Amino acid sequence: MSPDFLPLKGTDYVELYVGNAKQSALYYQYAFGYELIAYAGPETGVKDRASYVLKQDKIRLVLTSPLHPEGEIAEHIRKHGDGVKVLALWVDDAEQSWIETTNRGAESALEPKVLSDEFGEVKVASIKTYGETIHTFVERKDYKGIFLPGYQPRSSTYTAQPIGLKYIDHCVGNVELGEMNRWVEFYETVMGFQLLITFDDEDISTEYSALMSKVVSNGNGYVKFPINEPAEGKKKSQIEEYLDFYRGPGVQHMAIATDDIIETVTELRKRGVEFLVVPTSYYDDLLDRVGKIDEDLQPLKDLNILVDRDDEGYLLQIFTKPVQDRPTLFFEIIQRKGAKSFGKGNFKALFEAIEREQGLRGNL
Ligand code: TYF
Ligand code: FE
Repeated sequence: MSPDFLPLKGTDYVELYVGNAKQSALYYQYAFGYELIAYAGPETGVKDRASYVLKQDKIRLVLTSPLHPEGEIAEHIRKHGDGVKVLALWVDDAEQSWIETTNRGAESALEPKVLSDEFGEVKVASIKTYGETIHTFVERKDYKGIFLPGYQPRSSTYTAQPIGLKYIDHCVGNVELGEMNRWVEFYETVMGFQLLITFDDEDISTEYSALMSKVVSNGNGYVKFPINEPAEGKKKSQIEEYLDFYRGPGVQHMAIATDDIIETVTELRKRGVEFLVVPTSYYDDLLDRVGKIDEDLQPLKDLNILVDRDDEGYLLQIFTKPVQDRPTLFFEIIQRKGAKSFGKGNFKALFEAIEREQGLRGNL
């Protein structure tokens, strides 16, 4: 096998463009238990935006709002609402990553550039992916600052209470009908990813909505990107609803790993985070379907946590409702106990739950 031309050390950060970063930052601190660690804005010499950096274990979220109606960020928010702009990837060589990917056909979003301050240097470069989403390659060398040059340490008077979120397990993109394979090929050809799993409409069509999904992964498996496209169904696909409201392709969900999903979801619910609900009948034959599991059934049922098994083990997962008024971005909480799959056995119950919400919104 030829050596990996794009070695990735993991996800570096995820940046969302949001309407009110100051308030969103408190939502992610309070509800999801992230800690505010850094800030960039007028007080730090950045005149056109405010960015809040939140951290929990290996996860870094950046929330950015524009300070004026002009410009790319305001335009992004006007069109898409709150959503993910940057899926940043941690690399050893940002320039080489940019050269390798643009040589293979990626469109540049930012040419390699050195950011520096008194704490050292970080090299960044970006390429475009689906919709207006971009990948930024981040080369940190031995940067000693809090996040990136230009950001200052910032804490909150509210002390975050972490809920056991560990790392980003996967980030899912929704693309237009007929475009899934093109984006799978993009990740294969341009980024050297491999196709991991295919879900066709047999696997996942429900009475109404249908979708197709393929999962691509980088060489070491640290970065996994499922790509969904709508499929013809009796009624409007959940993916179409997303595309209508996001006004194009974008990140549909981020799955965040925990080591104790019962504890994590108990806390999230206490703090007001809303989750999709499957009928209690889902639990009637759960243990027949998935076999023996370490957890008691009752708390899983009380919290509406889903379980699925594959050849290598099992996984527990649950999905939030969309985290903004547009039915676009949501989060998955996942605990893997050996399973490397994505919960195919839950698709029917999950998609029916999504469709009930879609129906309530009048979008079926
Ligand atoms: O990432 C996945 O593949 C699972 C299942 O609209 C899934 O989380 C797939 C599509 C979707 C919601 C969840
Ligand atoms: Fe997922």
